[in-house]
Amino acid sequence: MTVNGSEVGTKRAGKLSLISGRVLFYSALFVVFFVLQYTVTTLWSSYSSAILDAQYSQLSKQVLIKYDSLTKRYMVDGSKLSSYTFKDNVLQEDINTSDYYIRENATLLMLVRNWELAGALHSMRSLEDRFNRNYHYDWVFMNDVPFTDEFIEATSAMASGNAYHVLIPSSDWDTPEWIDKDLYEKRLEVMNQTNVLYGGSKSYRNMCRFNSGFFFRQEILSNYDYYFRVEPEVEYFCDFPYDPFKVMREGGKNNGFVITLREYEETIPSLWEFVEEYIDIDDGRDIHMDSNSHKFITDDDIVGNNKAIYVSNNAYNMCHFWTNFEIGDLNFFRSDEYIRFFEFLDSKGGFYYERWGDAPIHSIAASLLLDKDEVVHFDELGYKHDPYYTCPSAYYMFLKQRCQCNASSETNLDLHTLSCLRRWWKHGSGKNFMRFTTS
Ligand SMILES: Nc1nc2c(ncn2[C@@H]2O[C@H](COP(=O)(O)OP(=O)(O)OP(=O)(O)O)[C@@H](O)[C@H]2O)c(=O)[nH]1
Ligand SMILES: *[C@@H]1O[C@H](CO)[C@@H](O)[C@H](O)[C@H]1NC(C)=O
Ligand SMILES: *[C@@H]1O[C@H](CO)[C@@H](O)[C@H](O)[C@H]1NC(C)=O
Ligand SMILES: *[C@@H]1O[C@H](CO)[C@@H](O)[C@H](O)[C@H]1NC(C)=O
Ligand SMILES: *[C@@H]1O[C@H](CO)[C@@H](O)[C@H](O)[C@H]1NC(C)=O
Ligand SMILES: [Mg+2]
Repeated sequence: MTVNGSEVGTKRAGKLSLISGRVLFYSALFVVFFVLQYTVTTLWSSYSSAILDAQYSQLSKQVLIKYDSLTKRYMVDGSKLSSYTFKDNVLQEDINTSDYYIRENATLLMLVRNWELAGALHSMRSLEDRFNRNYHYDWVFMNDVPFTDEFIEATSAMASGNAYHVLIPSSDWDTPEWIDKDLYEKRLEVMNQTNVLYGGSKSYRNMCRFNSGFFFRQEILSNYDYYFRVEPEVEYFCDFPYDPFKVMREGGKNNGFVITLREYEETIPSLWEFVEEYIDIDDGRDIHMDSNSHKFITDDDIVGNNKAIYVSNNAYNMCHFWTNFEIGDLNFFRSDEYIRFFEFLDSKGGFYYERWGDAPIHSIAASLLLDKDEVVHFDELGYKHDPYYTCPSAYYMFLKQRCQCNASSETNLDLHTLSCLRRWWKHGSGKNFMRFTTS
């Protein structure tokens, strides 16, 4: 039994070791199988996901290309400039013709000299074709000398609305008596010698002062609430997608612009000092720093990829709205707030001893006296006054408005470092994303 038992035991042990060997073998096989399967599965899945990735990225590239070709065609690398400042659906909106051609209480306005007739007609033709032929707004022409018959005939014929021609009283145009004549002549000579643009011109100075403080006081303008300033030899590149006067009234806007850029500092060396003096005197009466857009004219940080920092000698960054295109509420200019501001600055003599332009005067007034939402950037209106222009860069808009301009050329000022448009997006109304993404 013992032998047997031991035999049995040995046999059993042998059987056992055979079993455990098999178990080991199968387990090993199993493990190998699973490892292999796992490896194969992993390899396969990473292979197939790589294929999928490739497919997806191929697809998204296609989408991107398609998207790009639709939205960014003709655009300069890196600058996505568009689109609506105050209306989200300009291009989708069907025009409701029943109220489309209803006029606002407004006029087109041109200060012009007789010899500029050809340029005046050129500007009129462009604005009539792109906008006014549907509305027939009045045209008001102003001059410091009487208009010639030829000028009156030709502009009246070109206007689709009524044309009025008015003579500016010399008291609103000429250099006031209290300007120190000797000092004036000396300054003129210096500015002419240092090649300041229009530095030696007296008539240019009268024009700038008139456009700053007197145009809106001309009797004929008391018939209107809004004006649209037009200059000779300008061009409107696109059909207007709306009546800008209506945008002004409905949105409670006082001032509208299309181009904003830096002023030549040598024309306004002491202007900002006086503005600061005025801010102190005002002491919060008319100027509300919490709601106006004063940062637009004082902030000089880098904005976007606008790297060229303009260094000025004071806190004014020289940004202004280009007033050769300007749509404004006459009631703002006629207000005590504006007149006080203008008269304070006028009393300093800088329109003559320096060469203050109406653009920085209007723009500083708008940035200080108005709420930032009372100024509007008309993003959709292509416009040229040499040497710069603006052209809508959203491709659909470009097509739908039948624009004739090149949005991606260097002369499109919006792409230029001289432009203050990004600064306006940051500190003014509209383009909210700029305000939220830049500190
Ligand atoms: N009646 C009259 N109009 C003037 C006089 N000087 C300028 N203007 C007008 O005032 C506006 C601005 O003058 P511009 O000569 O165009 O000045 P600018 O736009 O700064 O400069 P450029 O257009 O580049 O010459 C234009 O509408 C001119 O026709 C003037 O002495 N008399
Ligand atoms: C079009 O405008 C008129 C006048 O404002 C209005 O009565 C009408 O309902 C408008 N029609 C449509 C389709 O919006
Ligand atoms: C300005 O200077 C030039 C010479 O540099 C001279 O020909 C011109 O008459 C001057 N113009 C004025 C308005 O003084
Ligand atoms: C247009 O505006 C002027 C100035 O505010 C006002 O006197 C006139 O009554 C207005 N005309 C109309 C038709 O509303
Ligand atoms: C627009 O200007 C850009 C840059 O100068 C130029 O490359 C492009 O060909 C122009 N496009 C057209 C349609 O003229
Ligand atoms: Mg001009």
